Amino acid sequence: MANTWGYGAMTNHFGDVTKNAKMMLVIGANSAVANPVGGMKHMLQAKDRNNAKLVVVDPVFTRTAAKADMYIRIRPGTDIAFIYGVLHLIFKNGWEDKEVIKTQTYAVEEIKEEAAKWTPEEVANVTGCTQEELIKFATMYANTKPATLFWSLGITQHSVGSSNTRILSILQLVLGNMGKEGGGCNIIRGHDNVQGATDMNCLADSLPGYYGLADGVWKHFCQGWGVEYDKFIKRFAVSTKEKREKLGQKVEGTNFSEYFYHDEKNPEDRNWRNEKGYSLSKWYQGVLKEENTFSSGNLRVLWVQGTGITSMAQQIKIQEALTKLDMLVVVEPFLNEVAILSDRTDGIYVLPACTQFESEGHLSATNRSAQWRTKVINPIYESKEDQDVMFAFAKKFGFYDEYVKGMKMGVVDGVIKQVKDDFKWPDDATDEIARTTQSIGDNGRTAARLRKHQENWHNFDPETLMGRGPVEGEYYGLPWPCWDEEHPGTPILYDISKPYVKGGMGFRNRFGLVHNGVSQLADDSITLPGAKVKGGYAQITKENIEKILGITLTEEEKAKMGPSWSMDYSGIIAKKCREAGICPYGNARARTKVWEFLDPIPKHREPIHSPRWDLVAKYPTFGDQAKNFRVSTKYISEQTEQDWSKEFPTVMSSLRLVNLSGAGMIERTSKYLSEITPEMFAHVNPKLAAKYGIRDGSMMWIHAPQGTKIKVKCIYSESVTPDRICLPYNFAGIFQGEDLSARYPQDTKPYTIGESSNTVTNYGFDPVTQISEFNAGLCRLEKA
Ligand SMILES: Nc1nc2c(c(=O)[nH]1)N[C@H]1C(S)=C(S)[C@@H](COP(=O)(O)OP(=O)(O)OC[C@H]3O[C@@H](n4cnc5c(=O)[nH]c(N)nc54)[C@H](O)[C@@H]3O)O[C@H]1N2
Ligand SMILES: Nc1nc2c(c(=O)[nH]1)N[C@H]1C(S)=C(S)[C@@H](COP(=O)(O)OP(=O)(O)OC[C@H]3O[C@@H](n4cnc5c(=O)[nH]c(N)nc54)[C@H](O)[C@@H]3O)O[C@H]1N2
Ligand SMILES: [Mo]
Repeated sequence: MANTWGYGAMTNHFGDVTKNAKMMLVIGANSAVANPVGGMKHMLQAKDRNNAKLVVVDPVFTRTAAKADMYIRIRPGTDIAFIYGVLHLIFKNGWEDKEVIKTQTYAVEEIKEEAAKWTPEEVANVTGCTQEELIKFATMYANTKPATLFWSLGITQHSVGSSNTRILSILQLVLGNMGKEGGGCNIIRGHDNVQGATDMNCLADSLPGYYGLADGVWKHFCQGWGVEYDKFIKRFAVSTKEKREKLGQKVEGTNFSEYFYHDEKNPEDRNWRNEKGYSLSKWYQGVLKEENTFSSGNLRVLWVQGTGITSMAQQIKIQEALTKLDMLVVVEPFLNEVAILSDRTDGIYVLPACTQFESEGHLSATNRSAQWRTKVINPIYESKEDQDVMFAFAKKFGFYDEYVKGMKMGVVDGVIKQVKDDFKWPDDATDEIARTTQSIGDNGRTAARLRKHQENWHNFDPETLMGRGPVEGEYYGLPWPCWDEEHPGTPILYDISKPYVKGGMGFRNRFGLVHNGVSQLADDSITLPGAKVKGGYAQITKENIEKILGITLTEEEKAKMGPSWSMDYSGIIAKKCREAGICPYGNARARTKVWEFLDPIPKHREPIHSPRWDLVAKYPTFGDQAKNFRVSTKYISEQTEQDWSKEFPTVMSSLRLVNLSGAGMIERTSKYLSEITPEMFAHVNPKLAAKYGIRDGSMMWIHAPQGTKIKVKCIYSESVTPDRICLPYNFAGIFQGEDLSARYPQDTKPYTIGESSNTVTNYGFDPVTQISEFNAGLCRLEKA
């Protein structure tokens, strides 16, 4: 289990990189440490086998950079400026793929306009790289095909994180590297199954499968779960017992649903189902009134299952919020240090969960391939599998039957209905997911097929993912979209050179047919091989299917068919599209302009706490957000409150360690892994350390703008320049110099404890995702 910090998915896969890439840009990822086997190995193989060039763009000279043909150092938070600099040179020299731009994109002219401003001089001024480096890189990258790029958390963990991800996709689009073997955007995901967790939208702003929050979507899921929509939505009518009593409604018993009320005259009061919830980054604002929350009631219970919490920014606020809660529940194989962070002595429940080795089911890898995982041993001691904890919860609170009903459903003759009295875990859960999350084309990813793939590992080619023998014609793990049970999966997204039956697809038609008078559909020349529909077409709905496919539906088909391709349990839309050789989600233009975002085209904006006060006025951050994910967020008011860099002159970014992961509890309870890094530290350039009289190996304080501090060991390192430091985030158990050892329940203290870097992680969040600005804060060192 994991949370979902990465952003996006790989368009291609690692085998494809090994086999086909000629150029690789690693920007904001340190795969030699974070994914040595899954990721780095393939980059090195591509170097060996294809003579592919590896370029690393990173503020820190990392172990990945040590293997690169070219390393470019930029200041944290300036990737947009850097990529615009590359685009500037691309457009200036006519290196763009004019055909792709003309036939498959929208609003590239606006990107071109913005890029025109980013001359090599300005890029060098803002990012800190040299003009020569920029020109050399742009020339090499634009003229070597296919080129692929990799990013990870160095790109997303910024107040401009979502814009960062967009500008990189735009670069690939403009160069015609999308939908190509050896090209694409390869976003390397973090945890085991973090892709699966994202697909299931373990997030506060969407339902599984990226559907978003809307009544039509709730209806779709209610149908798939076999529950009545009208009854179901009443569960969202949240109010206090008092309010309900005041309305004269009866309150009795301990059944949870008794505490919900439904006020017919006040429907607004219960439309919470379509409101974003709190995000993991900012839940504490739901507890702390002074943090300005817009929810109608304060958060009183925190349920933690599969995330560390000490890995989140603003530890001091989190500590405060933990103290105020009525109850904290931690479902864990280890002792999650959230349980000892505050000094509360009561109201903490630690429920023992078992590990992945004691459970079975499917998960999704970083390239969208599913993997079936077999149980190694049954849960030991009194621990339970995660779903059993949830089942026990549902039973206790009276909604177990509804909770598990989705697993008993099936489609018979085009109609979804309950087909059995009991369910088989985990197969029926996998099949429920396949049935319901049609939006990513999950329909063909059934338990039976995934089990078969596991049994046939030896029959798949690791470089093409193609199967042979019993799995002939299928790609390993049925990477989504896998439109139906006959579909082979999609190893490379947006590949228009393949027919539909081999995983071909254009860009998705998701944002309407026309914008500003311009068609959003692909040009007439963009047709999948063998497709009956020529050129661009809209996403297929019940309304347009006859017209687009040139077919006539029977009355029975019409009666069974759902409203659109992503909400059609009958499978008829998928079947008709298969017959026509087209992809059901449409054939559209990739838009480079997201008109509903604060920045329709990506713009460089200085980090909330910028070391370049001189650039803040020219490249200010966003306006403050009054309400998003139920809370307010400061941007410009925080950025311009003062010149933070005067008092806090040093930039701080995160460092991952091979031997520790996440909040670090798992590895710090291992004697051998702990020994490698026995204490918390930061990498500091000797020149910077000398300024403060801090010796190699001695202790120092790191102070943050919010008034917090941590005491850690100084380790001299030339990997960082004298204007910045980097530090791991995998420790907890010491808080602002105070040792919390006494708070660990007996026998649960890990072998090593230390300060969490997130005590000093600065304030700052992305306006779309609310990811913290882990990688661009400011600090001040002091000899301890
Ligand atoms: N400063 C800074 N902070 C960061 C980052 C950074 O780069 N810098 N990175 C961010 C990122 S990308 C991430 S993903 C997060 C990671 O941080 P966390 O989300 O805290 O990740 P883990 O420490 O892996 O936490 C997983 C928890 O789940 C428990 N667990 C393991 N398996 C199971 C299971 O099967 N069931 C249950 N119920 N529990 C289980 C583990 O014991 C552990 O306590 O940190 C974020 N925080
Ligand atoms: N051993 C180990 N492996 C892990 C993890 C772990 O904790 N330990 N965590 C897992 C998880 S959850 C994740 S999400 C992945 C993360 O995988 P990565 O993102 O590859 O790991 P990071 O070390 O955070 O690498 C981010 C890189 O971005 C750089 N960077 C920082 N700011 C910027 C910037 O503004 N621009 C650019 N271009 N670069 C910048 C940093 O210096 C760093 O080298 O790793 C996974 N793998
Ligand atoms: Mo992550």
